Amino acid sequence: MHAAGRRIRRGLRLAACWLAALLPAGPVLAEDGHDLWLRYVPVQEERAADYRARATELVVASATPTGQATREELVRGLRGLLGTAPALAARAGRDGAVVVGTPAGSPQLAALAPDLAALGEEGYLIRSLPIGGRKATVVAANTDRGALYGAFHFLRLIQTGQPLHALDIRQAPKTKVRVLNHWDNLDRYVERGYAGESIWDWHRLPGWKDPRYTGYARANASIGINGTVLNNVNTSAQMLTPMYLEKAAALAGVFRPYGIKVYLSARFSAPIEIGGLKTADPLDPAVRRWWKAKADEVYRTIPDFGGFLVKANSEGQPGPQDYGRSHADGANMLAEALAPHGGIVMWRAFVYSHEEPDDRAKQAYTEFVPYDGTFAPNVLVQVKNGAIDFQPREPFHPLFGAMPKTPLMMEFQITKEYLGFATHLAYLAPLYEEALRADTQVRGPGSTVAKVVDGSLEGHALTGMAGVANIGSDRNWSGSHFDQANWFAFGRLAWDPYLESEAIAREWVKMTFSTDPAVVDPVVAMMMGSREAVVDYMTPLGLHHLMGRGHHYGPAPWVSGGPRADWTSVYYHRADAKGIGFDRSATGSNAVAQYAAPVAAQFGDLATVPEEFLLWFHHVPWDHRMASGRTLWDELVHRYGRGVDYVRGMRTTWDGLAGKVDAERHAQVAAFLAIQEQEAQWWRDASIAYFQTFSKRPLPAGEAAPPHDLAYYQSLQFPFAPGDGK
Ligand code: GCV
Repeated sequence: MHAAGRRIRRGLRLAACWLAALLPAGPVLAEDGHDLWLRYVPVQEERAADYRARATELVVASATPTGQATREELVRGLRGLLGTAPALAARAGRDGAVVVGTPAGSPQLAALAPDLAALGEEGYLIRSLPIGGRKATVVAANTDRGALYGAFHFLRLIQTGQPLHALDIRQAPKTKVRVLNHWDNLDRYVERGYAGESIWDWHRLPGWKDPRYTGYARANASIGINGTVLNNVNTSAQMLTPMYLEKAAALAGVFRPYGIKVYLSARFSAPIEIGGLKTADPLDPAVRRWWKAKADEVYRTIPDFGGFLVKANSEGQPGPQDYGRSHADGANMLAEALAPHGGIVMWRAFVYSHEEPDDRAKQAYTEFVPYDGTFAPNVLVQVKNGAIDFQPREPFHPLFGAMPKTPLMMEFQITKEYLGFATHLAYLAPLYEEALRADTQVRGPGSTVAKVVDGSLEGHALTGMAGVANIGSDRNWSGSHFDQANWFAFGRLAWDPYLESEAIAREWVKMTFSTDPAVVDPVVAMMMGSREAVVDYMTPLGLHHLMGRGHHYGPAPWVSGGPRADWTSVYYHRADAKGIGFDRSATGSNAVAQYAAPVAAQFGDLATVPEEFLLWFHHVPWDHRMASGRTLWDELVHRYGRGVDYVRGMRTTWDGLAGKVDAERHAQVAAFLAIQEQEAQWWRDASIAYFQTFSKRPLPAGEAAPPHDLAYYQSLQFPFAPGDGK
């Protein structure tokens, strides 16, 4: 090489060094979040060489579509993570083989005689086991589906920087039905959806199967979700017509290799609307025949159809009570039609009557407990985590533990209808964890909601968990990067309701952003307090249901009047000159009596009720002395401000991560946090301005007065806020 060439080379090297010194360390590629937690970017760990040595060869001993999907995922994942794809082989032959499959499909696995007896249809084991004297990793299961879950777990180990040399993992899901509930309408509008339109392009289905459907299936399978209810619980009967069943069948075909079954919301009055009958009375023989024929037709179209989800006699939806029949009559009619095909009914307990003047928090219990033991064996009663409606904080639903003869399924909301839509950063796993760990005490201490849900408390085999999806057509699926964590956490907790929210957050951050502890630690810390911050700036100390009417956007504690009292804010906070809060103790609605005696005693007594539920259960004087030594009024003001401060803190933390997180995602999160701070401040100011009209007390020293008067906050209108029910 002559001198000029050498000079140019040296110059380029120098420029590269300069650039490297100027550019921040860590991932700097533009990313839009579309890859979710399945990013498969090159491993930064010092372990990379070891990982490569332990994934030289890949054996997926299955030719089924599920086996094919497993192979593709492992190739994609390992290539991305390790920079080189493993050699594909029919049997392990070299050092560092990864062997995935079932003993039935692989003589090599059969020869190892892995103990799979307790792992069921979906469990798997991952073990470091030599094959023919060479080091290997075995991912074995009883079914291809189990092997697929094991493959995702194996990839997760690498994504999160775990050692691979001495693996001995055994996993089986603790609940059976792990489903997303899409509140998606057939016109692609998503009720309470903040991530664009529905991802189901109904108009072009079944002809056009958007590649996104495969991405959706991969993401769900990676966290163990095994079912999806495609349409809104407020559904049109059209969903059950042949045209739409064909469309659903096309989706089922995409999801099948990933172990995901399709379920549909069924409109109770469908026999009238699309069946030409005069009634939908569940005891009418013609109606029963119609549903049987419909179930037969559904199974002809979708042979592995999962079953029906039903919202009946709730918020104006039709149901068996329209004919003087019970929820059990309705559910059992559908169960009978599905049973020959192995289908199930998920019958929702989210009911509150139009006529009933009783405390809304009591109504589901009142309507369902008398029917305990009368539901068919293939019915799950689906219960929201709390008795009102997915508020930032609710005590656990009193139905958990109160229907021992009926399998109860948990319903969580992943979409954040009441926690700042997709804009606010609120990690929901602590909310889910709190509900699952709540102790119903129905069979003594330790009778947790998780044990009700996983069936272990009463010995139920049919178990499940549903999450109201936050997925839409937005490029990042969930409307914001951090809302992906809530989808992820839901899946992980449905698989194992005993997981810890912090451990889930740690996994997710490593898979989604970076394994660098300088990113992981602050981001996890930020996430862990984020839901509590929302509670603080929206509904502290047990307050609830104070949001804007209809669209549920922003603070509106002044909402009153309208078609029904229990759709207003004043119904719930009951603020007056004396104090604030809903008296649900024995002196009030006595909703506490729906809990087991020790819980009822704890919640029912002002001296023992946890402060986070204080105003849920009690009407409390403004000068009531709190644990902090402050009066209730001062504490309320303090909590509102604390929530806003937390958001400010998140902004500072996030700003400090510039350069450690790719610029595109960093910028969007930063912008959303800025909006969140403004909205948190708005919640605080509007709430204080309103409640001060009752407390008539000054703000504690150091607390800033709201910048506007109450009339200003009350004048704000948001006719086009997204997600409203329609
Ligand atoms: C699908 C709340 C929501 C409604 C939702 C309902 C339900 O009331 O605001 O949009 O309807 O819950 O869970 O059925």
